[in-house]
This record gives sequence, structure tokens and C-alpha cells, in this order.
Amino acid sequence: MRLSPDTISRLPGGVTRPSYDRSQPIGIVHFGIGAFHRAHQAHYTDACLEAGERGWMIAGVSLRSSTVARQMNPQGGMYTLTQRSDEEPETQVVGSVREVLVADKDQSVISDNIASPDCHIVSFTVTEKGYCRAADGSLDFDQAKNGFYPLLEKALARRQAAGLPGLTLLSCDNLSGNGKQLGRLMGQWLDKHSPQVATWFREHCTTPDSMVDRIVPASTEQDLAELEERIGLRDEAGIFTESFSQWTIENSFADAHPAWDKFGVQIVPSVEPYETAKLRMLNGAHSLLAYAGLDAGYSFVHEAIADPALRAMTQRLMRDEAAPTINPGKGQDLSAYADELIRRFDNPALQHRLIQIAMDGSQKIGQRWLDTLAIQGKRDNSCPAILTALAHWLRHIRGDIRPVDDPRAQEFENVWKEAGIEGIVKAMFGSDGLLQSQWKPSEDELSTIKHALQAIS
Ligand code: CS2
Repeated sequence: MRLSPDTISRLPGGVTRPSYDRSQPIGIVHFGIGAFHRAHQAHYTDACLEAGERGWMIAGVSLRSSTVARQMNPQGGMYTLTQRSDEEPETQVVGSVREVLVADKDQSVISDNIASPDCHIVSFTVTEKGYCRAADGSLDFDQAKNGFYPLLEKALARRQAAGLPGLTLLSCDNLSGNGKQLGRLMGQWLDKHSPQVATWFREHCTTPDSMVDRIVPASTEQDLAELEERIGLRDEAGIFTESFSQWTIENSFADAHPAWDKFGVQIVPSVEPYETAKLRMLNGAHSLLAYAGLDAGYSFVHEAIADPALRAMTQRLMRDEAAPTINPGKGQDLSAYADELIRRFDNPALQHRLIQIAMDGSQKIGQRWLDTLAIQGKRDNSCPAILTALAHWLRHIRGDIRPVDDPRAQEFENVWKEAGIEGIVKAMFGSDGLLQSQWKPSEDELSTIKHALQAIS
């Protein structure tokens, strides 16, 4: 029997469930309703609703597939969230999502929701590639026409015409200056397609930066079967995560927002120090563990981090290479942060797959590794852990070892074929290389990567 509003009364007592009215207005439209959103923003919003706030139900939007809609809509938008640690798993039902809409077939409902006076926030977890940036960081209009941009343009135009307040567009993706990037890219889209809306957008809407953090492995059939065994109902949309959760948002809202801050969310003048620490230390370490860990034959983060050589390399990346590039905010202790990250990576109950982290490397390594290299390079400091990690990434994208899930996979495979092991490092990172960034590698750095690559090939 499936989890749904009609069946939740059958759940065992230990599983908490929403007691609020779920027919109240939709205040948030969320693009990219994957596992991360459900473990994070929707969970904080559920806590606000449970505490008696009204008007913050979420309409989720899937941009690419109808899978999540098929999982959640028959359950009335409900799903369970299970926290896994070394203690008994803790499961609760989250009720803040009303329904899941699919971009290409529910366009008018999505637009109605955003254009409604009840809506105050449009949020995003569309992953790095969902912002449709060209290699130089500007908007790639060709890609963007299949993303959220045209939908949002139409809905914003309706708000403008109706004289409604602007919206907070809240990016919750792992990009540096995620809000600033969203504002810039959305502005570029509107300048080209609706200059009048562009002016209104810049005057009335805001795009706060935010740092989001919670490790959320993709759920497996085994997870769902065990859950069903434990709670007596089948939940096709069940999410499994760690107990840790963090959200820091720049205090720049266009309009009302849920009192997320009552549930641990920090609303601060600038997110930058938290965001850079998270991207360069947590995500930077994750990507290193992914590529080097897969090459060492591991499947999960907790296995890779238990390997003494990989553990030492991870510590070096976080403490010696990334941390010195971060200006800590008030009360931010980067060494304690690194300790905590290692503890989180060690959690065997999470079963976080390295291959999940390895995907979309072309979109990730800029803010995770190359920014650190750029800053350390200017100081004449070398970063052996990141350079070794780059060698593992290059090996990964060769395309003949394991499947490469990356929007640029084909391009990379072709370059590998042309350049071979002798030329690949320069073809990727040299002055005319495919991956242009702030980091201008020295000859020494290029040859360190090449030697590391030869050693693992
Ligand atoms: C991971 C992140 O898949 C990845 O690239 O590094 O999803 C990571 O688990 C989250 O950012 C943690 O907050």
C-alpha cells in the first residue's frame, strides 16, 4: 500500500507526520525538485508550516523528466525523509510539497503559480548545468531556451502587468555567488527577449546568494524496500540523508519569506565565507574522493575516506590548499569545519556513491578546485592534492574506463583521442585549452598533472 494523505494514519507512532492544512496557498515554486530539495529546503519549510506559519506550500517543477511527478503526485506530494547515523534511522513524513509539475506539459499551471499574488519565492536546485552557462560564464541562449528561463520570463511578465510585487529568486545550487550568477544570467535572458521585463526584474526582484549543505545520496530500490518493511507503506519518493543540515542565505529578500531562521537557517549580510568554505573544502574533497576513490576501486565515500592515502590527500586539500584561500567569517573555524567534514564522510550508514559525485565534473571543478589553484598560484604555492585530483579527473573523462555522465563528455573524449596522454593536460588546461578559468597553470603544474596521470594510467 502506497504512502498518501489517506494512508498516513496507518504509519507506526514513531514516524512523525504533518498536522497542518495542506490545502493552504502555494508561496514557493521550486525548479528542480530532486532529492536534495526534498531533504533540505522542503524540510525547513515543513518545519515552518508545522509551527503554524501559513501560505508556504511548495509547487515543485521538474525540468527534464516526469519521474518525480510519478513518484510524488499519487502520494499527494507527501514523502518520507529518513536520517541515517550510527543510531536507529529516524523517519518523518514531509508535507510541504503540494504537487509536482513537469515543465513541458504543465507550463500554464507553473506560470499561474508564479504569477499568483500568493507566490513570493521561486527557488532552484537545477544543478550546476541547469543555469546553461557557456564556457565563458555568460548565458548560452541555445541551451537556456530549454531551461527555466522562458517559463520564468512569461510568469514575471504577468506579475509586472498585474502590478504585483517582485519575487525572491533563490538559487540553492553549489555555484560560487549562486544568486549573483542567477541574477546576471536571468538579466541577460530578459535583456534579449523582454527588455521591459528586464528593467522591472532588476528593480523589483532579488537573487540572494545562499549556501546549502546536506549530503543526500540517491535512493536505491533496497532503501525503499527496507523503508517499506519498517513503516508498512510503500514510499516511491523516500529520501535518505544525514542528520547534519545547513543553510545560509544572504539577507536580500524581495518580499516575505518563511521564518526558516527559527529552524537553524542563518540569514546573514554576506554568504561568501560560508559558501567558499563549503565549495572548496566539502565539495572539493568530495570530487577528489570521487575520482581518486573510483580509481582505487572503491564505490562509496566512507570506503574512500577510510583509505589512509586518500584520507591524507583529502586532509591536505582541505587544510593546506583550500582553507588558506578563505577569509573566515565571524566565528568560522575552518579547522573545526575540516574535522566535522571528515566525520560526515566517515558515516557508513549514508552509502553515498562516488559515481554520483563524479557526474558533471566539467561544471563542478571550477569552483571546487580551480579557484583554489588560481589563488594559491598567485602566491606561488603548489597544491599537490588538487593537481593529483585533476589527473584522476582527466583519466575519468577519457571515456573508456567507466561511463562518464557530463554534458561535455563527448567533447572531452574527442580531445583525449586527438591529444593522447602526451597532450591532454595542455589540451585541457593550457593557454588555449578547453577549460578556461582564473587559474593560469605554470609549466610545473602542468607537468605535475602529467606525471600523476602517467602514474595512474
Ligand atoms: C556532492 C554534493 O554530488 C556532489 O557533487 O559533492 O552533492 C554534496 O553532497 C552536497 O553539496 C553536500 O551539501
